[in-house]
Amino acid sequence: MKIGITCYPTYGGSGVVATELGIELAARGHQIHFITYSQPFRLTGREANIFFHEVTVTNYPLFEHPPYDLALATRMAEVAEFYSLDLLHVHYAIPHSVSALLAKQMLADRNRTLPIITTLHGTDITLVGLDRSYLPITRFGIIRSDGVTSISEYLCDRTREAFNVTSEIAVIRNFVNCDVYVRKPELVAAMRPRFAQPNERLLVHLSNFRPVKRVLDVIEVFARVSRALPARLMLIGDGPDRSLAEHLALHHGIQDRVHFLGKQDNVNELLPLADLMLMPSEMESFGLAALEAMACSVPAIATRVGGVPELIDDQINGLLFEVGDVDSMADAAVRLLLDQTRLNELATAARKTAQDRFCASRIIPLYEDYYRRVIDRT
Ligand code: GMT
Repeated sequence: MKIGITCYPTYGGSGVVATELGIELAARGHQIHFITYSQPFRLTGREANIFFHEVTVTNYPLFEHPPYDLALATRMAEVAEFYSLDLLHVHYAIPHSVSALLAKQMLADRNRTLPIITTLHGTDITLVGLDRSYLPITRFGIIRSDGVTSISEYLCDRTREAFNVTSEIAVIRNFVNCDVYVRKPELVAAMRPRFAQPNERLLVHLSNFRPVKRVLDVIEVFARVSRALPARLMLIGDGPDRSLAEHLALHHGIQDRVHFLGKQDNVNELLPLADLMLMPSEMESFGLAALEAMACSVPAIATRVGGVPELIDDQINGLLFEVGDVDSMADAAVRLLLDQTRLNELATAARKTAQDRFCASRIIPLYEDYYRRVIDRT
């Protein structure tokens, strides 16, 4: 198939899923066209079967807000026509589904069909889409798409209830490439000394440092852990709450024990170095960061929110807590980090969950089947 993909290329889990999906589909012989404002950050630009089409927004003194959505729609229509795309798959409803609908109409005027699929990721439904100014257009984008998928059962239910959507929403969960995200002992032995001494435990957090991720809770939990045992924390990612997190680390006097790594390309090499992940989010429609850690045999201490319980079975492959309960999270982390047998049990179960239920090799065929169904009925 020839598939167009649009996403936010530089920021957030939806862009990661879209990019990894494109890479996996290309490896299975499909021709993939990314239509985005910059090259998705997990692409090298050297992958076979992958093409990148930049969306440039022409500015004009009259435009206080340059119309990105229209530039995107135009580019979508151009690429779809030039390369005879079989379908366009957009990630994150706003504004991508609406731009895709415009592109579809532009092509219909030229007697060409362009099926469009929208994948809902989270804040497009739970936060931004619920804003009164965006709700009607988000609903319109969803109900007029030829196919809609959601990354968890939770998000599917939320969408139905918040947007009064009765049409089909296929649940296709987030995935991870279990060959890429895997603990390789030689690599861990070589890289871990950069971040922790042999007698120290290493904790990790990975996010875009938005308030919804509660990075300050990560610091609070780690401050308590490091009072109880020798430990260090790796923070991967960047975003609005980074300075607050740095300030809080200084306040607790643990700044020398915290590695602020910023955005990193080699997340698959960094995650396996850790013993434990912290994901204390206010909301996660799925929790891709935890899945990536679990595939690397790193269990997560996380919050019982949104779609997280669809990934983490409390006490089996990770531990779940209420949002903001940093004391309980810290107590549990300390107990676990002092009990290697229990930690190994959770780590093994975490890896098994990733392999058995969320491996790319299981999930990508679900997308392929869904694409065929949508193409056949459009
Ligand atoms: O929260 C993020 O990391 C960004 C956000 C996005 O839409 O880009 O992530 C959402 O999509 C991810 C990939 O499908 C999910 O794993 C995250 O749980 C979800 N985030 C939220 O729901 C807050």
